[in-house]
Amino acid sequence: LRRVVDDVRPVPEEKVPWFPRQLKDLDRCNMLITKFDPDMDQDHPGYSDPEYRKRRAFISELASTYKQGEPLPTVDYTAEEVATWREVYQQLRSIYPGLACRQFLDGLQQLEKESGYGEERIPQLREVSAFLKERTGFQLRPVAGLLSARDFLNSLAFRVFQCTQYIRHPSRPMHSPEPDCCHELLGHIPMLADTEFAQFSQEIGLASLGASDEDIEKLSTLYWFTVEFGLCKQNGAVKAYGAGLLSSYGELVYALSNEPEYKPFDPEETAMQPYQDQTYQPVYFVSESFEDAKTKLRRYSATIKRPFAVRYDPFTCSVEVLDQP
Ligand code: TIH
Ligand code: FE2
Repeated sequence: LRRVVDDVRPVPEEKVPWFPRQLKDLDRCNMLITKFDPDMDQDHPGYSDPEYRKRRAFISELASTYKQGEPLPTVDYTAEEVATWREVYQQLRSIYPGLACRQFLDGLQQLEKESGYGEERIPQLREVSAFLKERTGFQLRPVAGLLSARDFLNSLAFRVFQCTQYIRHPSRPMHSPEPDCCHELLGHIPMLADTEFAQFSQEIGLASLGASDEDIEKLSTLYWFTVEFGLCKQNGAVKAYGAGLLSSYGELVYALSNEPEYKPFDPEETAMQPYQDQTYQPVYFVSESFEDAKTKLRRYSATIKRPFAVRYDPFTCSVEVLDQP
């Protein structure tokens, strides 16, 4: 039986899952899901490539030993890794103007101007984190692989985004079933530079603190169909804002073709939609705008039952826990 020593509130906490209350608690949000591990998954494109597996284990190790507040590790990428990045960057860059939402294009342009984005080199998390911190207060943290939904979402409550640093296998540059640095740097980072989107991401995070397993499942499904695979309307056309689309040439083209099914974004319904994480999505949810997605999500979050309320204090980067009135 364990009780947190600095917790003197008589909240019936026995039933509430542990959650981080300050930045340094994120050192404990490191539960990995081994689903896509190239050492274990025979379908992983790196499974039969011992060099790739060794390299990836080395880069993951940098993240496993990382502690909050330390400078972010830098990786000396090899010529082969940079070649993979270049191919992904070139291909995607050429189709972004017609398919990506305005916020993404603005963010990417700023990153190209001010943070060394381009096809020549893989940006380092350290410089990108400094860039985001100035724009929206988001900061990055290295992660060794796919995190549990709870730990990943909980970090967002603190405007911390957990990023992988290794790169996809060179045999499949146009789609990866799991996150890698192309996905983080091209898919997520430009969006996290947008104020509205940063706030949207943090709100999902705050809703996840101390939530039941069932609510975590719903929130991660919502996250999946918005932050990862969301589409939105802009000037009458449908554009991509989901990071899983913006980092995969194959799926970005597919999502905006007339093959997949579209449904209007509605948290109640979206949260119950089964999802697919091996290949392209059969269905995508379209929001009227970010503003619309945020309002609807906020309304949905308010329906999640917790025996307490949380408030984020940006001055101390910590979460206050309040008794429910
Ligand atoms: N499919 C994405 C890509 O190829 O970049 C990576 C992922 C996003 C979400 C889950 S896996
Ligand atoms: Fe992602």
